[in-house]
Amino acid sequence: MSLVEKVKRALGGDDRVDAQQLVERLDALQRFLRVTDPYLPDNDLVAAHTLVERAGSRLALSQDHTVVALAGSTGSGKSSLFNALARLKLSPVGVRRPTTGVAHACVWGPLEPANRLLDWIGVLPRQRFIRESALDGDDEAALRGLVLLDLPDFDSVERGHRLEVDRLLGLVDQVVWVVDPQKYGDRILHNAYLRQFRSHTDVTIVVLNQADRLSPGDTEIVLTDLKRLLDEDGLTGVPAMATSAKQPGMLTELREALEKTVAERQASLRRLAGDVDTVAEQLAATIGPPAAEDEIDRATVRQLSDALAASAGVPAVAAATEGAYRHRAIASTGWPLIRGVRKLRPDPLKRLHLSTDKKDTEPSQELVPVSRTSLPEADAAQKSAVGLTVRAVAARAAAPIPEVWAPALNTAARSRLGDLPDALDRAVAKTDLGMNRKPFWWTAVGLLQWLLTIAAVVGLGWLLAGYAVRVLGLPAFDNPKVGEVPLPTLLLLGGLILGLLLAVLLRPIVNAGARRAGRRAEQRLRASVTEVGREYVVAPVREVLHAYAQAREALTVVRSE
Ligand SMILES: Nc1nc2c(ncn2[C@@H]2O[C@H](COP(=O)(O)OP(=O)(O)OP(=O)(O)O)[C@@H](O)[C@H]2O)c(=O)[nH]1
Ligand SMILES: [Mg+2]
Repeated sequence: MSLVEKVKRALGGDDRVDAQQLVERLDALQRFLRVTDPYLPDNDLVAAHTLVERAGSRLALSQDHTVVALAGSTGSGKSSLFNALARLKLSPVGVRRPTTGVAHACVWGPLEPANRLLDWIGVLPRQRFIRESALDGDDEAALRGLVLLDLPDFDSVERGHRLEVDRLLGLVDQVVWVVDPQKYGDRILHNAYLRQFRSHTDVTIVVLNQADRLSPGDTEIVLTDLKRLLDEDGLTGVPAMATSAKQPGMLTELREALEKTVAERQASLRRLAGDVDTVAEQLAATIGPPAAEDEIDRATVRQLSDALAASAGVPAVAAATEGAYRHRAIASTGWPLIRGVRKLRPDPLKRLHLSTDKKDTEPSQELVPVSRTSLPEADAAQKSAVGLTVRAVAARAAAPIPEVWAPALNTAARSRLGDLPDALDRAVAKTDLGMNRKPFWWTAVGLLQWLLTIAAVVGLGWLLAGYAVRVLGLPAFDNPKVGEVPLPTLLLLGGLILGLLLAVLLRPIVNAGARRAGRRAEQRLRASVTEVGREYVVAPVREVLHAYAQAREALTVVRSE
């Protein structure tokens, strides 16, 4: 019994179960199961599943009937009480134990409307009886709507009896536990049964039967002791009374209790509400503090992208980009002779089959599942580093929430591990490395180099022409001079020296540019790789965390009373 319920009861307040609220709690339980089913072990959820199904069936069946079971150990007098309450000999009472093997039912009022309920409970048609007779007049009217069950014994030598009792105890609305003066302290009765009804104190009655065999003083002593045991079972406040199947006068209190139950028509709802309490208590272990879905911290994601970057060959591509920048810069701005030699060497990026012209590759990207680059596959150490960081993501997500979610988070984190290499390779191939556009100054310097070379060639030609004129003895011509230096010499030497000087002076600038290009490529590649990590590792983990958050929210409703 919840604290609220206890207080209400102590104050004599209304402890009725609101059917609408019960349905809302059951809906929330169903929601809880829907979101947790893929992630939590079946064992933790089986009781909740059974309850949802059972509650659905019971609520759909007659609410005008209250099913009360007489349960207890063999020989306690269940069948005798059943017959005495019905005032008919319906269930055989015997000397040979156990006597009752299957449940018997007695319906107060017409049988027909109760039949579907009894079909569902599983009482054989031939064991169903009616307590409705013209002779009774209105004597039995107060019990109209009662469906009383006489159960087999739970402590039977017949294993089947116990199974049947357990099944029926799960379905009935209220239980009257029948104990006798010899066995009222029985360990199985208290540990295996009564204690399990802790959440059902409002639908539990305990009777000390065969009280006619005790003196009134002894009856009081035994009843007091029985109540003490019930307290220990967590059944404080449960009605406990003395009865006798042999003396009709000693059944009044039980009859009145049953009349009250029937009149209230609350037992079925109270029973289910108690079941929801029990299940909610069990499920509480699977839910802990809230877990922010996006709270896989940056450090963990950074670790993951570090490992993914290494395994995707990001450093190699960044180095190749740096090399490609240098290669292309020299090919564009170098001294024209050197440029020619440069162009014979392959471009480092093209060597990795990393096209720098994105227009060629993008449309077909999705259709090509295999690697597009010629980067070497990740080695064992890199693969295991990826495995470790993936597990770290799962562990990080699992840390604040109950242990039972850890396997699901781990499975989720690893669910797309097999697709990672291809995805990484595609991401690397797709990344714009920033090498598409040729810097303007390369063209300008390239032109200048050509001008200088042309100047040198013109100078050389001029000098050669002057030399030829002299050799052939043709009329010589004076070379124009700039200061003291003849113009052709100036053109030749100036062109050569300035060209070389330009190439040498630009070297550090090219190197700095190459480093910058390498860094930029690395940043972009890391961003792509991090995106893959988010999609393939973090997203599935977040899905589980999302389910956890939904389950948490649903359980709050299940637990509300
Ligand atoms: N004196 C006395 N004897 C009773 C009382 N109730 C039952 N008995 C006797 O106790 C014996 C067992 O009674 P049953 O009603 O068959 O007991 P049960 O609980 O149905 O037993 P099972 O069907 O074997 O589980 C019978 O001999 C009854 O006559 C009672 O209130 N007073
Ligand atoms: Mg019996």
